[in-house]
Amino acid sequence: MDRLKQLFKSKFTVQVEEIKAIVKEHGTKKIDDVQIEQVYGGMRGIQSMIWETSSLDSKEGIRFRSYSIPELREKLPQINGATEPLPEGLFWLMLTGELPTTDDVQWLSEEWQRRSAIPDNVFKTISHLSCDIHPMTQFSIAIMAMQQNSIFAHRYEQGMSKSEYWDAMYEDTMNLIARLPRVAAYIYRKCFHGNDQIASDSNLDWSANFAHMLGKTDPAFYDLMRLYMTIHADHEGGNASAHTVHLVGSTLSDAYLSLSAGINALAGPLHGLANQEVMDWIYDMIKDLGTRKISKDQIAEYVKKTLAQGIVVPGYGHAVLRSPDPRFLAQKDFAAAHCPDDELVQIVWNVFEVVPPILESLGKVKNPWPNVDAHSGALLEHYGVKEHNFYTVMFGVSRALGVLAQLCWDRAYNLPLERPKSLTTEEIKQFIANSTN
Ligand code: CMX
Repeated sequence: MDRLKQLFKSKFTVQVEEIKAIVKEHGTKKIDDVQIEQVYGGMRGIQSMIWETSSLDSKEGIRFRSYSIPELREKLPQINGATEPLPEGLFWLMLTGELPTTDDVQWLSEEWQRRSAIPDNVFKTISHLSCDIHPMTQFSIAIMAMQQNSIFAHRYEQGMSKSEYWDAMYEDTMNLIARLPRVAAYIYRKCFHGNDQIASDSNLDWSANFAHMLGKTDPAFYDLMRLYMTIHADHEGGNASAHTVHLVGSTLSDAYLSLSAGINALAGPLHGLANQEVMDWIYDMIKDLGTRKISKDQIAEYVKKTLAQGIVVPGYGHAVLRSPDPRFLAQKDFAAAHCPDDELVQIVWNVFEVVPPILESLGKVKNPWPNVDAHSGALLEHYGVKEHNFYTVMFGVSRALGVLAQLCWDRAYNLPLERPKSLTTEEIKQFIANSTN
């Protein structure tokens, strides 16, 4: 058994016993009340699921196993000359709750390299897809095309015992994460670079190798990829992509089926597609004004025009956060260090100054601040990834880390089929009548 699997097993074995004791002693205590407005309002804030890998505070933002993003940038090991944390280290932390050593990160990087070979039929499947199909759809299909290699599905068919689910899920998770950058880069090079594919470089870490296979060689872009893959990896369990993976996984669908479903959720414009929408919106503004030198007054006018059309300002607002997203701030910090004079970065920063007071003045937007998607596109474009409709695929490669680490915990806990109760409006009316009588 490899060192990460062994550590994971030792962690969940203890935790499973703790949970049994918690449920036995406190199982009937109430943790939340549900209001009718929450039932109609997208279930905001209802505390009803377990998610171990990260936790979200509305003011402070995301913490991965209790570490904030600035803390991760300081504490996660850096190898290969990196100046940003490696997602290998974050995955180790999310799966085990322990900070890895430099040696652990090196080992995991090599382990993912070792597992990254992709069956030919997957590339054939992608090759048959027209480039008119959105890259997110192609990415989802490619993950489905890999499903025939699911160890979980195969072992389940052979009659796997419940006590082994975690083991098979771990194997699928490691293989799938190892392969995602290759699949994503293949789609990118096929659609945007005349199918001129670039072979993987086994000396590079997971993120740098992804950058390399996209065709980028700037060491600063390697670091941006390490940061990008780290900060997008997880955002507690209630967000649409994470919750979808968790829900589909609860039917004992394997990691491939579950992740592909989560990628489809991420592809929505209110969720991950917002990074594409942000850049398209900025480019529409540039086109409208006929210049890239845009004043704050011009941005304010354009924002009001957008709102008057009944369109949301992409990259702003959040279902949970109530302050600027630390993932936005980490990217702003990176841009300040590497490319403060970039014209698009300047626009993103000016939008950051202009939009919040306007959204606040509407009196209905609960969070006027930028989210993660408000900044990523300008940075990617700075380093030459100019294809906006590819941005959410990059988000998806990263998001796999958190949702699959949690999927391993789901199966280690042997969580049951997820099945909340729905209500009809007639039943709600009946409830109101009974409670006011
Ligand atoms: N621009 C304009 N209006 C906005 C807005 C924005 N950026 N954010 C929220 N609102 C509006 C809502 O549309 C809603 O209007 P109605 O009452 O007329 O329907 C009202 O303000 C209240 O919404 P809310 O409670 O503040 O926000 P929600 O929790 O319902 O939605 C979110 C959150 C992210 C979908 C929303 O803020 C939004 O649409 N933002 C733009 C899209 C975006 O950036 N999504 C990415 C989120 C991060 C991610 O998942 O990657």
